[in-house]
Amino acid sequence: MRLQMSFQLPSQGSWVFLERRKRLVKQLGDVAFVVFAGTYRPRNYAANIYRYRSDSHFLYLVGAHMPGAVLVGRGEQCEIFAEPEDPQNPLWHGDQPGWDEVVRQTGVSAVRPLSELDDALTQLGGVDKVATLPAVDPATRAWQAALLTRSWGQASVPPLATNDAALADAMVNLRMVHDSPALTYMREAAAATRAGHLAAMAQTRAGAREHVIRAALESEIMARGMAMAYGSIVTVHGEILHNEDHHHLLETGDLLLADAGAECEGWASDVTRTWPVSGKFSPTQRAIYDIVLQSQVEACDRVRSGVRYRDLHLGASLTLTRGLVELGILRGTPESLVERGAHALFFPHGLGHLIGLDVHDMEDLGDRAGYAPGRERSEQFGLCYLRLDRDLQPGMVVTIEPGFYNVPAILRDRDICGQFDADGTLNRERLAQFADVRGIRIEDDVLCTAGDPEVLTAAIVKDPAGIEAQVGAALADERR
Ligand SMILES: [Mn+2]
Repeated sequence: MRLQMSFQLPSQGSWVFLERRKRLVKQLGDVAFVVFAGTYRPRNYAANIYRYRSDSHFLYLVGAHMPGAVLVGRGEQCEIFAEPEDPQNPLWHGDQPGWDEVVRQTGVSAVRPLSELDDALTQLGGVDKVATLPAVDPATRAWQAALLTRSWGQASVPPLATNDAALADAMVNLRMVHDSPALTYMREAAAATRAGHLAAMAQTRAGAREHVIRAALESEIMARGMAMAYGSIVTVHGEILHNEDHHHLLETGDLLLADAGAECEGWASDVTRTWPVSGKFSPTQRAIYDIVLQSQVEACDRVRSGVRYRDLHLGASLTLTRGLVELGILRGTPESLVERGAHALFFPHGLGHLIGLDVHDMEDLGDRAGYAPGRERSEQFGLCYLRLDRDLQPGMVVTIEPGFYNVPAILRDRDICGQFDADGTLNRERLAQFADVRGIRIEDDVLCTAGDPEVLTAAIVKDPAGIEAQVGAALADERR
């Protein structure tokens, strides 16, 4: 906690945060809350650090990136405790905004030195009376647990005491329904993401490596002053779901899967597109692409108030399964195949998740955000990976991202495939004809409204003809 790095202030204006904190207090009543910004993390030695970003709960309530800071609030009163500026700091980082500036822009009553935090907590009735959320970064978590005498152990999502749980629930309720500043930034992130994906398609050519395409994508986002919301997946091995390698060579006949999104003022976008390296889908690739696209478009259109997300997932699975039965890859009645989980052989993950300040919004709280009270994860293969099972309401933004993958680890797993091989459900001979489809995913971010859904990332081409026209477009320009 010694070094004070540069920090950034919000550009929205303090009313946004005053409003959000007021809504928080409305839910929490008289309970005091203590929210940690988190400290920066060293890469290899203390002065070489990862880009700092405040923890999302802190960011939501204050809007500032302030390493090591702690927000303490109760009722109308809200203060930030921070490390006083190191006198050496301006030499290396230039003049930073003063604490008076922080007060003005975040609307808190005061910024005070961290050394006064102990006394402030005592005045609030003691550390066991306040509500807090387990910080994400381990160093902050350890300090927080000691300071507030929480015994969270090693669990990434520990069980919460009553007041802590109340704060967690209040944050979930607030952050799940996005206000207009949040949506403004998510739309900006979506626009940058569009530019990135279009550039990546345009630069795609056989003989290039994945990292060249990744660079084309991220360069558009960087050029807009934004960072990535998560580590980009740009790969010809889309069947490896969390593939973070970028060294493979692009070959004619490959599909390239890009899952990448910009982060604007902390707000995420999360988009996947899949396109043929050659600029032309093979008939087998096109057949599967059309099925995934149909299930994706249908699911986007069903993002409506009151709809249970799990039903969207099952509906998308049914459309996929119907398509796979028509192609002869699966045999049986689509409805009963989905009931038995046969679709998960090719679509093992969930249809999507909440998105906001975190790309998987509030997953730091486990399933508290994603699953409505009383709902729990299924144990069935596939359904167990569903991250979201709530009834949709206006203001929620969710991703819709069905896919089809030839995952060797699944197809050789007798526990998963055994029953489907035994009764002939899985037609492996037919499947072998689709070997040039390793992974296809199509993903958009969709805002639930009181009426029709708004696909925030709709401007990113996904129809096959549009994609084929865009792939390699930069090359065509060079030749002209
Ligand atoms: Mn996603």
